[in-house]
Amino acid sequence: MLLSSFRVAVQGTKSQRFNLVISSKCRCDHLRQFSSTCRRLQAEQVDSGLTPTERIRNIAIIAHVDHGKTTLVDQLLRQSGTVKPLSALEQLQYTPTSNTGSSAAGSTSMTSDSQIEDGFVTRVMDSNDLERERGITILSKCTSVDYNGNLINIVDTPGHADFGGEVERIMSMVDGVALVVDATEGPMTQTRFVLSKALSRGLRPLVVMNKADRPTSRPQQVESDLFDLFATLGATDEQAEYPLVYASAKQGWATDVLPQPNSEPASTSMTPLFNLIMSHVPAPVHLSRDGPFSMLTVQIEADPYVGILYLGRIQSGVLNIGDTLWALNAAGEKVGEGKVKKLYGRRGLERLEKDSAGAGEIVSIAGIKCSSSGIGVNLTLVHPDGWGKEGPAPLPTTPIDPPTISIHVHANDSPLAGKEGTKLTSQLIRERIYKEAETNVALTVLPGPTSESLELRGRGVLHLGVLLETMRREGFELSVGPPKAVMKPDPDHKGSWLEPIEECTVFVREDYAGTVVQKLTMRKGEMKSYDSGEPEEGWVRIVMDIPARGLIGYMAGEFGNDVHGQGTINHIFKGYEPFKGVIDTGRNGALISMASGESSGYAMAPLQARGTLFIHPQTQVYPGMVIGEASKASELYLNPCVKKQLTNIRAAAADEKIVLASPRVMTLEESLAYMGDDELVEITPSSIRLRKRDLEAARKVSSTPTSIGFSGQGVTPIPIQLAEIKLLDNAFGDGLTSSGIGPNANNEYLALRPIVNSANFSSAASPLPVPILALIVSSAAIGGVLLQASSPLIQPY
Ligand SMILES: Nc1nc2c(ncn2[C@@H]2O[C@H](COP(=O)(O)OP(=O)(O)OP(=O)(O)O)[C@@H](O)[C@H]2O)c(=O)[nH]1
Ligand SMILES: [Mg+2]
Repeated sequence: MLLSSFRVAVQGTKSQRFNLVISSKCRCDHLRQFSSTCRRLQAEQVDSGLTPTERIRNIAIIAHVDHGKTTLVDQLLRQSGTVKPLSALEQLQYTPTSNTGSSAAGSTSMTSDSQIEDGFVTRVMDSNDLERERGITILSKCTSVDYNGNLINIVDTPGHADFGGEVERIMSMVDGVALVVDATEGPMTQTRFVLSKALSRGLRPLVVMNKADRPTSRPQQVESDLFDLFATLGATDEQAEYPLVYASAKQGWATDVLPQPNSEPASTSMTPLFNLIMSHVPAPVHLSRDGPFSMLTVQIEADPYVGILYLGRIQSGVLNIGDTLWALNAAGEKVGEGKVKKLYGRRGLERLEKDSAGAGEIVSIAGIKCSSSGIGVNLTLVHPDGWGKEGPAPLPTTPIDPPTISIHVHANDSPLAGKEGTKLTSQLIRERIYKEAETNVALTVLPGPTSESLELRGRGVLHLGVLLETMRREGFELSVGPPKAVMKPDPDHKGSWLEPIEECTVFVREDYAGTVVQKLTMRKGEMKSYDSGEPEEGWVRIVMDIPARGLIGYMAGEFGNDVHGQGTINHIFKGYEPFKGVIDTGRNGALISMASGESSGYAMAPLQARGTLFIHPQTQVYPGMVIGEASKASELYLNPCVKKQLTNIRAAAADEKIVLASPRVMTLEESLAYMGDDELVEITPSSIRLRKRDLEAARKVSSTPTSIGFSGQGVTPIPIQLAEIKLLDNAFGDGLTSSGIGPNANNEYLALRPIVNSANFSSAASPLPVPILALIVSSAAIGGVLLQASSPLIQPY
């Protein structure tokens, strides 16, 4: 089962951070500051050697996105004394992260989430640059705390469904899971997904009903929903008898007593949760330390000093520094070998160097060299001796749900290629992507339609977008095609196709529910349920089945606008069903640049009447670059670069101030979701541009006379093709002077130029007769010709 989710801001939540940017220098400064803070926070490092198995607990924290997993881990680190508070001076020196999005332009802003609380850095496990900027966990991370002489290894997992592959894999190295559920929202789509994975692995979850401090929490209802969920997912009797604590990760308490409204919680610390972990999660005593060593690699990490580190839980035996290990792939073939150079456990946020480790411990191992095809996760590391005649066998690996979204990637070939990035060639892109596929298990890489391109398949637009964003920060330039659902041929009906269907759950204020249902129905969605009063009065929960391709464009942006930021939308992969037919997303035509150069406010001001612009003034454009969305279905080629001509002729009217609305600047994921079939997104370290796939066609258009309607002196703009315009005889009467170039009284046209030999045109110096009907854009070089006349003179056919 595969699912995906997307979050939209619900007043002041961290999701708002998606659209913001920060300069790369600022990011680096922050990172440096953050890692030095982490170093200061480290617990005293002790080489403890072998940890007795009965003192070990390995637990993963799993939940739906935003339900508070990382905040919960913060509290466990603090209250176990593993992480110490910052001193007053350190707090002053701490550089907070600006929360940014992936867009190339925009403003920088802080969210309301403070990054230091009570002297502690919040969400310390979200240490990766993108994670702190976006406020979400992307990579699972392991930490360890010492609790009364016991070692609790805790794995914080991502809640966003696009990174569900991470969670599935991580569960293979833990003996228990803490299922975190928001006490207001209750179980959500990803709760169901992660819980189903945990149950199918035979794990016995404990439940943390988090955010119980919120006045909107409804613990009894959520408890009953949870019980139903366990039953629906086929939990065994043992699994269904799960222990539950109510908690506030934010305030740092957990209790098994149902909190009463407006009263103090029954506990002021996380001790009940610590005790529950110790009593409920089994120690890995079933793993024997007597046999030969074996371990399944779950994550790899590159260290500049010791090379590749393989992380996993030791399945059997004991490992010592200097031991020789083999690496086996899933088929049992030997793909690597090496002597253990370094062996690390974890303590808080730091690695703890060890001489030896035994079954049940979670460790990172350095020193194994694999053939280039062998590096990766899901390898079995074994000590070659002691396996009997058959030799060492690979450990079973977890099959990961298949990807459902695919995109094509190739080197950037736009006219601006190579100006902003340093890694430009197909070869470099290919190497980087194949390297990523070694660790990013949910990512599949296939050859693309041309020898230069690759097809990437992933779990959602965010999953693929994070990889592209990371690459762009590393200096890559890329061209990316539109995301498509991965279709399968229908085995029962030759020539027909099956497509991925998602079950989509929407929480939204009642007032906006109609719009959402209408939009989803337009995208071939089918209503499954509609419940009022969920999760609270005035809200509704809507469940619909919808093709994955229908959701791609809707989730990134349009949904947020439709619900005015007050709603969430999640989806979970349901299965493959027969193709539902063509979906009309209702996107309007593109406004396309026909010129090359720098956009100017002067040229852009009148173009605003044509639709919504995506660019700021002083943006480099080229013929074929999409600079906006038209207000009608048809595409328009425009020239956003014309500069105001300076003239020594005094204008009759003073120039008016140019007023430009803020452009719609899209993040990387929004651009991917928005783009049309004949478009590409051009990604460079400093820009994200939308362009036409076929630039040649755009160049041809730019040299062919076309026209656009023109707003002038109170006339509503009318798009007119040049071929449709008939110039009447004797069109231009007295009072019109010869051709000239210059603005009209409203600064609204680009140029004046005769287009018919016999015709005379007005220059800026002359008072312009009204109304102006059309701006004829005749060539990229000049930018435009104004047909200036009153209505009898120019008539559309
Ligand atoms: N009121 C309240 N807010 C909380 C609590 N726990 C977490 N939060 C807030 O919920 C938001 C999400 O918290 P995170 O810890 O990042 O959630 P997460 O589950 O790790 O999110 P992902 O890793 O992105 O899935 C943050 O703004 C937290 O401050 C809580 O107990 N009470
Ligand atoms: Mg998190």
